[in-house]
Amino acid sequence: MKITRHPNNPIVVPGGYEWRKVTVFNPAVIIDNDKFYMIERTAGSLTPCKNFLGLLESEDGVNFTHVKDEPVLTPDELGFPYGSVQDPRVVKIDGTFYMNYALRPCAMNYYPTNRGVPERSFPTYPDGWGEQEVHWRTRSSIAKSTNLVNWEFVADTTPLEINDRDNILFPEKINGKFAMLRRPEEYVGAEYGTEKAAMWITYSEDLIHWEEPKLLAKGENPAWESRKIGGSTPPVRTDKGWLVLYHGVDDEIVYRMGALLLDLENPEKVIARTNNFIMEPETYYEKFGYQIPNVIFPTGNVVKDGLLYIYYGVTDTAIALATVPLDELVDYILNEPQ
Ligand code: BMA
Repeated sequence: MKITRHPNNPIVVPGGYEWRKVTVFNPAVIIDNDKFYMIERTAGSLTPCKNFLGLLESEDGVNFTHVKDEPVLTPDELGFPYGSVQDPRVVKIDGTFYMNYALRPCAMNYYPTNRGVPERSFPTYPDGWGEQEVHWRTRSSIAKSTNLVNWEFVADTTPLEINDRDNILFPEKINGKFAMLRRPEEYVGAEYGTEKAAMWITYSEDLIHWEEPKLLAKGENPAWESRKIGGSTPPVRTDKGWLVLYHGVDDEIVYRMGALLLDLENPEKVIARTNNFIMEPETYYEKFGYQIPNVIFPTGNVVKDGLLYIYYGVTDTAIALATVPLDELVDYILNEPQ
């Protein structure tokens, strides 16, 4: 499968403002009125690694400039002055932008070792913050906006006692309901039907009350999915089904990308899935970085003139772009060579 990395990669790098001095990664991207908008996850420090969300715009999807010199969403605004807001995904439904984001009530310190996940420690915060275990867990939530600049909290979409991220809304309602992917870390074991963290799907009438999730896909290929899998980008409607890019992690903590096609009317039904990954860390900027080596982590995708633009975080350090003709990718998923 030929997925083309942009020659300007990484297209968005840290620097400039204090709140994005150290890292920028895992962005949401959407096209609105012919313009590309990106919401970047940023940090001005690794100790603690407090993440903010910044907004950028672009005419061509490659050259991005900031819309504001301040973040558009901070943990402080969400009521978590010591927290970290992470991994946005944005869709637009009936004229409103909805953003899934992950949040840790308390930000951790990270010490990169250049092998696998960074070592970490837990800072001491005032006022009882950090005293409860739940303060260090990742929850997932939805915010909404009419202009991508001002965001309003809508709801938490996951129980706060578990670690749940990669919550991703479908870009339209299905059979009258909102639909969303989840990746609950603790839903593992015989009773859950999966031994490793996996992708689940859930529905809601109002974005606030979510149905019991159903298992959608779990790691199948130990060569690259042995540790866990999770959703990556908001589903893209194609005439063959919903295209969903997802990530797989192996025991060496290498993050790779695969793809699913889900039934348009019943997205619990997997029509086709790549057995092998379709992209893996290859270039220098995908293998080496400030935070964690060997990570490509797609979080945004848009279609323009038949081309799928895939935006992905690299090594939790910068943002890269790769493109592929949408019909070629769908055809590949349906007819993957054995
Ligand atoms: C995942 C998430 C992502 C991150 C990736 C690699 O579990 O935390 O935000 O990019 O790990 O560190």
